[in-house]
Amino acid sequence: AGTRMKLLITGGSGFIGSALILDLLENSPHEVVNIDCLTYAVCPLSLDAAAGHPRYAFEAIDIRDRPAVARALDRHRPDRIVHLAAESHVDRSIADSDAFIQTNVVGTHHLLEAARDYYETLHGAARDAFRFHHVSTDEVYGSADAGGRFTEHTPLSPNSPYAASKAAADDLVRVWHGTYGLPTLTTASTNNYGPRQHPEKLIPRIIIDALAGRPIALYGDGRHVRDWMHVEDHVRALRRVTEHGRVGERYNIGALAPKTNLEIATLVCDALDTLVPNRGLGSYSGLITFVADRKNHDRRYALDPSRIMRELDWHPERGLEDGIRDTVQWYLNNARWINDALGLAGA
Ligand code: NAD
Ligand code: TDX
Repeated sequence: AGTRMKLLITGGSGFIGSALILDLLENSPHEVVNIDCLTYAVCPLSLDAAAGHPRYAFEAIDIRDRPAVARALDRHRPDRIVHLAAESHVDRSIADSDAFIQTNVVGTHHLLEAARDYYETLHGAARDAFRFHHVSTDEVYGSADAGGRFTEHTPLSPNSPYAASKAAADDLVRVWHGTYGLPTLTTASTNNYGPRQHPEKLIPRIIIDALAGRPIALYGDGRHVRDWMHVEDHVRALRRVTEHGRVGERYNIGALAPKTNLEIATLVCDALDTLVPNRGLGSYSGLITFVADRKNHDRRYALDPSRIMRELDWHPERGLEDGIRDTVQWYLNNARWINDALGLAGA
């Protein structure tokens, strides 16, 4: 880990990618090249702190453009590819799946093919060192039974267009290792939360709606369970796997902090009640309402992280209550980021 590497990160301008890049620039010797086409999901302010850093470079590249991806690999000659670029929102995928198939499936295929060509040009130590790290999600396994947790051997059984596109990408990566010998690593993590997450996702949406006095809309009965992980814990896991993971392996990154959506909404409202008292109108939790369910909504996600804990000495460190309070505080301090992410004037 002490040796300096060049990491080419796809989707580095998004929620998890920006957290990874800021961490690498601050806490590692590595060089970072970010290739991202800056979709609607990106707030340009997210990487303000990285701009101009001597170990950081950005290129506006769409992974749906295969020649552009190949040229970027030739030009930058990375030691690692860390692939995060994706369309990431389940509700959008249900409304219109096209971009999900194009970016998550076809874009991943382009990247694998470009990586295979690039890998062929490597020799000796550079060839031994090269890795392709694919970043995936717990959603590829589908819904978990009460009490059960998915391991790396659980068959993929996705239930949304988004999850199906990620599962297809996971399979492509596995096959490019098995068939062509590309040295791949795959990680699947549970739901992330933290600073710079797009307002379309549950926790930022609760914060922003509550502050605006709008209803906090929970789908169905609000009893769907997610295993919430602070993005900092995920970023530490990604670094462990990128640097030390075993080639060809899959690692599940679980937080071991399962909560229903109603429990999450209540925790966020408790944090808001303390930080921004609601002028005698009572708790923000009074805004919680139940609305029509998401189609084919997975009831419960849960991963078994024993492998990464045992082999790579990683474990989740951030407590949920504390992490949610910090996240609420971050959104309170970053109104400009929120307006910008929402595309509002005056950003
Ligand atoms: P995000 O939507 O915030 O960021 C995605 C990034 O990818 C954006 O910067 C976007 O501009 C970029 N991108 C999209 N299409 C692109 C294309 N065609 N070419 C180049 N760049 C493109 O998502 P996120 O939450 O940061 O998720 C990052 C990765 O982690 C995704 O692969 C997602 O599936 C996975 N993941 C996310 C979570 C979570 O809870 N957020 C959990 C597990 C896994
Ligand atoms: O307004 C809402 N109301 C609501 O009840 C929203 C936006 C969500 N929900 C529910 C749906 C889910 O049960 O909250 C839960 C979390 O929803 P999302 O934030 O949309 O996340 P999820 O569908 O679980 O997927 C997330 O975790 C896995 C990320 O968006 C994915 O990119 C990641 O792969």
